[in-house]
Amino acid sequence: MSVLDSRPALKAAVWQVAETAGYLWTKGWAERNGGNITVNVTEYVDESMRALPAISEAIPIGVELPHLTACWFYCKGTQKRMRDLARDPMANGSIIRITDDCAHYEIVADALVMPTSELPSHLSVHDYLLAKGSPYRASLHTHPIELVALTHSKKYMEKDVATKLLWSMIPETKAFCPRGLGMVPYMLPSSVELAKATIEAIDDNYDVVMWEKHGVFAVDTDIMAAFDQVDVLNKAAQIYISARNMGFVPEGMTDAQMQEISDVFGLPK
Ligand code: 2HA
Ligand code: ZN
Repeated sequence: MSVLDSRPALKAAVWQVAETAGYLWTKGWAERNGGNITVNVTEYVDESMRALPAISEAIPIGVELPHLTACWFYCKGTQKRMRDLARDPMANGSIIRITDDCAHYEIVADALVMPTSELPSHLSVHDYLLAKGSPYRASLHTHPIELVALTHSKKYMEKDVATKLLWSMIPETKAFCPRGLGMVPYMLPSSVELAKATIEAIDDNYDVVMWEKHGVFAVDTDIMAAFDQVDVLNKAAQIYISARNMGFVPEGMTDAQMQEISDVFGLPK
């Protein structure tokens, strides 16, 4: 028995995470237990699910997140592999609810799988998004090879230098990642400082935030949309690297050509 059995919308959301996790593995972005995914699934939780008993104690989040009262999340499990999650999302992740004090969570389904080590930072981002009235419900952390490689150069860590380079490689990049790539300097994985800096970058209007020498953190309406933004950015980085490997520096689209994309697609900013 699974809580997904009689809840097709919840089941679809969780299986979309599984499909995305499979892509992360095949792309080589999810070595071992690398990366995390959390999705706010509150809208798919019905009365009978709300009445279910918890299968864990109330566990402290470590921070108080006032906008998450009565919210439910699907979370990848700590130490679990994306490639395993792709086959069996409820054995490699779990569904949690935030308790009324908005400082603890309980695991409700299906098995006692402890959520990702990055839970406090993921939940802090969800709290921020809800406070802002954002429609975004999914957050993704992964290790895309070429984007991480770019961050080993101080030049590309400067504000919007990588964004402009990546946008100029192929028109789709600006069209489908119109807010560009925010840059956060190296900080310890799972730290409160990294979570804070990530929220500041999202507040600066980026949907995809680069963690120097580590990976990306992306938010969007659902997990596939978050993945798509990272995928188009990494594709642009691959085109840049391919040109460099052919022995030349790619020209890039001109500023006028990129402005035309913004005008025709009605892009933000
Ligand atoms: O959970 O990628 O940064 C594994 C990670 C942490
Ligand atoms: Zn990581």
